[in-house]
Amino acid sequence: MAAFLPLLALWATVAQAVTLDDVCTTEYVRSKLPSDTVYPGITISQSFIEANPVYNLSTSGSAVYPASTIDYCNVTLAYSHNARDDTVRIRFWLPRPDSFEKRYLSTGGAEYYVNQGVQQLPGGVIYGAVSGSTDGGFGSFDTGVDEVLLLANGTLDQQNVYMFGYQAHHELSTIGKSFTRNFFNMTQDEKLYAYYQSCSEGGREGWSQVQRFGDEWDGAVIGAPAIRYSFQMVFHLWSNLVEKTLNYYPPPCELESIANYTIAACDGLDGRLDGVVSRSDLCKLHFNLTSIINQPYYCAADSDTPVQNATVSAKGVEVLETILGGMKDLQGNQVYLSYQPGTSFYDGQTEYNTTSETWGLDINSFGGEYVTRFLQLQDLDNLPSLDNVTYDTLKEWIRQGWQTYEDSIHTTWPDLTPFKEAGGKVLHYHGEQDGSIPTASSVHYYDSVRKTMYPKLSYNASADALGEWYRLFLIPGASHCMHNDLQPNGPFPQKPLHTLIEWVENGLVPVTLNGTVLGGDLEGEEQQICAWPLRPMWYDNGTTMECVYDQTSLDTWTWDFDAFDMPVY
Ligand SMILES: *[C@@H]1O[C@H](CO)[C@@H](O)[C@H](O)[C@H]1NC(C)=O
Ligand SMILES: *[C@@H]1O[C@H](CO)[C@@H](O)[C@H](O)[C@H]1NC(C)=O
Ligand SMILES: *[C@@H]1O[C@H](CO)[C@@H](O)[C@H](O)[C@H]1NC(C)=O
Ligand SMILES: *[C@@H]1O[C@H](CO)[C@@H](O)[C@H](O)[C@H]1NC(C)=O
Ligand SMILES: *[C@@H]1O[C@H](CO)[C@@H](O)[C@H](O)[C@H]1NC(C)=O
Ligand SMILES: *[C@@H]1O[C@H](CO)[C@@H](O)[C@H](O)[C@H]1NC(C)=O
Ligand SMILES: *[C@@H]1O[C@H](CO)[C@@H](O)[C@H](O)[C@H]1NC(C)=O
Ligand SMILES: *[C@@H]1O[C@H](CO)[C@@H](O)[C@H](O)[C@H]1NC(C)=O
Ligand SMILES: *[C@@H]1O[C@H](CO)[C@@H](O)[C@H](O)[C@H]1NC(C)=O
Ligand SMILES: *[C@@H]1O[C@H](CO)[C@@H](O)[C@H](O)[C@H]1NC(C)=O
Ligand SMILES: *[C@@H]1O[C@H](CO)[C@@H](O)[C@H](O)[C@H]1NC(C)=O
Ligand SMILES: *[C@@H]1O[C@H](CO)[C@@H](O)[C@H](O)[C@H]1NC(C)=O
Ligand SMILES: [Ca+2]
Repeated sequence: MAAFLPLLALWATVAQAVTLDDVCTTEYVRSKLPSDTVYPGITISQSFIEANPVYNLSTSGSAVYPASTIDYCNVTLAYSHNARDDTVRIRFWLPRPDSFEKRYLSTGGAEYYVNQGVQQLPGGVIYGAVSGSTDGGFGSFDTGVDEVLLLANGTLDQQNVYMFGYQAHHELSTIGKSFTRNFFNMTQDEKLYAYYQSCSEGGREGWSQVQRFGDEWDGAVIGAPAIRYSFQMVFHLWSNLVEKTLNYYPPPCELESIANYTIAACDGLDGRLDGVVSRSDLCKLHFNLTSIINQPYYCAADSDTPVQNATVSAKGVEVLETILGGMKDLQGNQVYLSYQPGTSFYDGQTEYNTTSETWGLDINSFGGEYVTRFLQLQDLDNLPSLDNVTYDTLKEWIRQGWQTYEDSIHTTWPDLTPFKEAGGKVLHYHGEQDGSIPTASSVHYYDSVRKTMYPKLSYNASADALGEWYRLFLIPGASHCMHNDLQPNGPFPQKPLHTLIEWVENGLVPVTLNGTVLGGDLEGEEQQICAWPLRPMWYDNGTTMECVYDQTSLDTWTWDFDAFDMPVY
């Protein structure tokens, strides 16, 4: 008889299992709101509470989580900052009680947005995590900070600057973790694992917390972060200014064919002919763009543009060599780094003038808007022209933005001691062929952290020490936060959060990162992605890969920004 008791007890638990319908109500959510003392200075609204259960939501997946079908409780809350007449909305997707795995995940934004709608939220629910996002207090989940940056021409809304910079995420995670514990009746003794995952601007938001709040998360997956903000944003204008200065505006077909010729020339340098440039550093060392001058290119006409049938020009090559040489001032001092060879030159896109039938300047709006709104404080969404703008002007814009936003959006603090001491782990990735945020930008930050935190160790010893809690992976051939149509056989990490969870919760160090080929003839192939500073090299005619140490290659990733007297982290 006694033998039945545990079984009966189990049966009783199952029979009484709490369903999503039981708890996904505004009444239940109201009874589980965090107390206002969880984050001094805020008041959580007792009246603005929205909650509804959602069943069988199919998501086709994203760059970083696989396709799946999920059930969740869709909760939206609001809070205000005391003595400010504001409203910040935060949204949580909570897994079914029987799927909850005592995890919380914050997600971030893209471009000028502090969130990506609901696109990132399934990425936590599939791992039994409550997923959270914030609207930053900008008015809605679809409002970019650029729309609310200025109170009037000349007047910055400092609150929105800091919310975007880091504060909104600190509030989101703090409230989100407390709400998660309350909602699922966790006791104080139970461990709730807290994570982060996002790319690009979302990657910057990730670093903003790791740099400031050591114990906020147990781990973060950070992709291609838009850190070193004023450098990054002004850099978006570098390609345009090179074109204007050299007075040559490459037709888009010439730009793309230069990328294609570079890919074809550098493909095999990594030991495998798969159309993927896994070693852009070897491309830098062994390939010279001048070798493709006079090669033909062709693109068919479309509704706005004529047929483009010509050959790669010496002028086009000069423009791209200058772009790839990194930003310089008028004296030739290095101001900033650049893209790796083989990338698509998004920032250098030109515009067709149907009257003059020529290609001309198309000012990159990320860079242009940064200057008009963030620096000139004018309510304009792009620069009207680059007249009178020189290479020195870009340097001055960088300096101005760096100083203005050093303690809010700049996001390069290199001493991560509190995070490391708290046991945090970072999985940082960046596409080797990112044409929006240069890959070397992540390498430079990794090196700043390494040098700042391990100044007395040798290179190898410091890289090993750093690798115990912060690992950087350059994704062969990948473009900005996704896989690359021009190099379809490249891998992409499909489950980096799973890898991070294994590292944090089970101590499984990602010596290499799992990647999956998402297109091309190798679609579905599983590959290993090397951890920096090791680099991939294929052997046996491209059948086996090793992660190798190559000093000459590593040196090509090092930039000295001698245009500035201050350290640039
Ligand atoms: C969700 O899908 C499952 C399996 O297809 C089905 O059994 C269940 O009834 C569906 N639930 C709802 C609420 O539609
Ligand atoms: C989630 O909640 C928001 C806010 O109440 C609502 O606008 C949205 O439609 C809901 N989504 C789903 C899938 O129910
Ligand atoms: C939390 O506990 C309350 C009171 O026992 C219960 O009604 C509720 O269903 C529990 N919630 C969950 C998610 O288990
Ligand atoms: C570049 O290569 C891609 C295939 O990878 C092709 O679709 C595209 O047309 C090529 N572009 C040019 C300008 O040749
Ligand atoms: C490529 O070759 C040209 C002509 O020989 C030379 O001027 C240029 O510096 C080379 N570029 C690089 C990046 O080595
Ligand atoms: C492109 O131009 C060349 C010479 O001007 C011509 O021989 C060729 O047929 C053209 N290609 C296409 C696809 O029209
Ligand atoms: C297009 O070219 C015409 C003729 O040269 C010129 O007048 C016009 O300003 C150009 N348009 C733009 C948008 O640059
Ligand atoms: C603010 O500046 C923009 C651009 O300079 C201008 O178009 C707009 O009229 C100005 N707004 C006000 C209210 O002065
Ligand atoms: C550029 O400089 C010239 C000469 O100082 C001035 O006349 C012109 O208005 C300036 N253009 C712009 C767009 O600032
Ligand atoms: C660092 O380690 C690599 C092997 O991983 C070795 O080849 C290299 O010589 C070492 N570098 C130094 C400076 O000791
Ligand atoms: C990586 O992939 C291998 C083989 O596909 C699998 O066994 C392993 O669990 C994966 N590791 C992680 C951390 O996902
Ligand atoms: C090497 O690999 C390429 C394609 O990956 C194949 O075409 C070629 O036949 C292989 N060569 C040898 C000697 O196996
Ligand atoms: Ca290759």
